[in-house]
Amino acid sequence: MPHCLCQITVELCGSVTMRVIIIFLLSCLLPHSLANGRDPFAWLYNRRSEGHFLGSLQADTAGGPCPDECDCPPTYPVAMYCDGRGLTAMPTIPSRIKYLYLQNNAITAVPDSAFVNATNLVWLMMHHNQLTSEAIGKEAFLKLGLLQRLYLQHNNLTSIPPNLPRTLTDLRINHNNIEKVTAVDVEGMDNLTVLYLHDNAVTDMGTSLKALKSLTLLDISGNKLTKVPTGLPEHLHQLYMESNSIDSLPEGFLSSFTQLQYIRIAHNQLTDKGIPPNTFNVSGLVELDLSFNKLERIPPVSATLRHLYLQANQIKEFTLGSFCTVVDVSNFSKLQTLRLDGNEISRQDIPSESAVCLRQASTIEV
Ligand SMILES: *[C@@H]1O[C@H](CO)[C@@H](O)[C@H](O)[C@H]1NC(C)=O
Ligand SMILES: *[C@@H]1O[C@H](CO)[C@@H](O)[C@H](O)[C@H]1NC(C)=O
Ligand SMILES: *[C@@H]1O[C@H](CO)[C@@H](O)[C@H](O)[C@H]1NC(C)=O
Ligand SMILES: *[C@@H]1O[C@H](CO)[C@@H](O)[C@H](O)[C@H]1NC(C)=O
Ligand SMILES: CC(=O)N[C@H]1CO[C@H](CO)[C@@H](O)[C@@H]1O
Repeated sequence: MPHCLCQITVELCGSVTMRVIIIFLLSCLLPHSLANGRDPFAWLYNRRSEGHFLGSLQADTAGGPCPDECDCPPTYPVAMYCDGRGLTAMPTIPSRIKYLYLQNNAITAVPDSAFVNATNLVWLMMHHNQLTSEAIGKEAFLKLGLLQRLYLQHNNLTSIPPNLPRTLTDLRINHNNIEKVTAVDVEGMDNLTVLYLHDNAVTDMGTSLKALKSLTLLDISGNKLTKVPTGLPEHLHQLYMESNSIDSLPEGFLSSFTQLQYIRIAHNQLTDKGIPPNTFNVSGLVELDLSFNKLERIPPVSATLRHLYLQANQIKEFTLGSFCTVVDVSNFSKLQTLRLDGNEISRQDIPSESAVCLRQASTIEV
């Protein structure tokens, strides 16, 4: 999955060598990541081909002023690299900078004045720092009228910072200590497509995300949700909710989405009773992960589903009707992967007619 790779690689960015590998991965997998049609890593390719990659970035400030503690590559003067340098406070940011890398430091505060001159920022990477919500100025982000990517994951935040730019397309704030998400936090973010909120302490989100009309990927796994948030944005392609305490799904849950392809609800408390009939019999779904729950039956799924994960439940019976209600030349399940291991059935429980219905399955694990 491209987005996973991206996340992993960005977090490894601390090491320069890693960064080079990442760039090649990023550049082939994520062509859209080249903001404004320019590649913010362009200077690295050049340096590398010149054969003195580990040269002295520090000294050359031909591109304009640069704080001592950061690197501003002269061949790409709109980027500033201050990552992994043990910083505890924000550096001064020259106004030309569009791409700012501050990750892997120990920065504790973002005062209101931090970005006053940095109004051209497009990417702001602040993941893996020591930020607390109390130490972020109410107006700190207010002037960043061009910001698209904001990475705040792995900090000590207890809420989404106020007054974030409405221009954001990608907001990552996973691995913090956020308990509540309100509509005001994300109000007007009409272009937000990716929101990572996983591994926080969210118990309730109300209908806070409803207005995010461009959101395609939402990760709220690893929180403290006991039910599916109501009013999730209807254009989601990927919805990840694993490792919460959800025991039931609302009626017609999936019919409100028009483009949902991947849904993961593994490691929750789902029971048969909590799943209304035909919940998963919706076309368009590609992958459904219901592993590590408390299901005793295989829920009926659409014949177009490709991957179904049901391992580690309490399923006692192999019901072929969950996959095919009619079987003939043109009516069969498109399922390729079916995992049923860690349940209360064995291979003998799978009827031989299954071969016709599940003719495309290359992996059936029991
Ligand atoms: C912003 O720019 C002004 C004028 O160049 C300068 O005096 C001030 O120190 C800058 N502030 C920050 C936080 O960079
Ligand atoms: C942030 O959280 C970590 C781990 O919980 C803790 O060790 C650290 O002291 C916290 N830092 C601040 C500034 O609160
Ligand atoms: C969303 O993107 C469009 C097209 O790039 C732009 O015109 C619009 O102003 C953006 N909306 C916000 C809230 O930034
Ligand atoms: C799914 O719904 C369709 C009608 O929309 C129906 O024909 C089919 O039998 C259902 N599949 C299962 C497995 O219940
Ligand atoms: C239940 C089902 O999908 N039935 C289909 C079987 O295939 C014929 C065409 O061959 C369709 O018309 C049915 O809808």
